[in-house]
Amino acid sequence: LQMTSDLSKALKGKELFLDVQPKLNLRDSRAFSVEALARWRHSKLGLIPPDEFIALAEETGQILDLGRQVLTKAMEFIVDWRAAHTSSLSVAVNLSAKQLHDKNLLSDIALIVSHYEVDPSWIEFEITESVVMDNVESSLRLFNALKKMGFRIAIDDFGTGYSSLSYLNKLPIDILKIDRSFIAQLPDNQDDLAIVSAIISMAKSLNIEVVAEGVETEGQYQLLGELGCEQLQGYYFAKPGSLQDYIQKPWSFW
Ligand code: G
Ligand code: G
Ligand code: NA
Ligand code: MN
Repeated sequence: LQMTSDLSKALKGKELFLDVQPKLNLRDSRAFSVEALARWRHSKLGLIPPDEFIALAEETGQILDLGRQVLTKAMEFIVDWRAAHTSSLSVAVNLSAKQLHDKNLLSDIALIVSHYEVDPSWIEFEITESVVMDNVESSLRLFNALKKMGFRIAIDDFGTGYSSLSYLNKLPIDILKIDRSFIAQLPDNQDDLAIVSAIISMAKSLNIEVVAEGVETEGQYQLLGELGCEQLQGYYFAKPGSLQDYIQKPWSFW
């Protein structure tokens, strides 16, 4: 209860902010996108783990307000970034189950994005596979609407949510993000290797981009390249970091 009212205060004040984590393309060794990750620095408790406050916000419904603030801050980032750099960059924003069922979601998104005059094709929405599989009909409707508006759709934590493969074909998906639990034991774990190669070939044959999450080692990076997974995200390349740092940093991957 205390945390709920503290989160309300945070949503009105300045305790919430974003970190971003780049995703790299192996073809040209450039970051082509960053994922926006919500952070809460509580005035007394310090940084609250996102898993905790996202789950709380999801329970209380505060996730709707939080989601609008995350998207707004992501738009501010992309505007600042484009003013400082010549290469293009897109931004990925996470959507939760409750947002999927919010009847104002599409109009809120349209309002925020048009206010910043950001091209919708620079924005990816990430939704976890398990949320999609629990809500196939509403996901299909939402994704179709978002696609019509020009946004891109990524399925997050792929491999953990028991997708029926037939759904993958029906949903207008641009990107699959292989869950980091399948990457963690590479290159040694033969079962994970089989799963990851199968996901990569399936994505390719369906014409869907594929991203490996949680890449932490040189060995994982080498192997994923050999398997033809060109888009990588993880501590090996870049940890989530502050917007200001990433905008200003003369970083070799921009
Ligand atoms: O940032 P990372 O530390 O630890 O994130 C933890 C979890 O919180 C991840 O599953 C991530 O997707 C989720 N998360 C981070 N930011 C947001 C957000 O803005 N919206 C939603 N729905 N989830 C988020
Ligand atoms: O669920 P989602 O994929 O949105 O989660 C993003 C979370 O993954 C963030 O909390 C981020 O800090 C974390 N993360 C990003 N890269 C790595 C990595 O290489 N290893 C681990 N263990 N976590 C990572
Ligand atoms: Na995500
Ligand atoms: Mn993920």
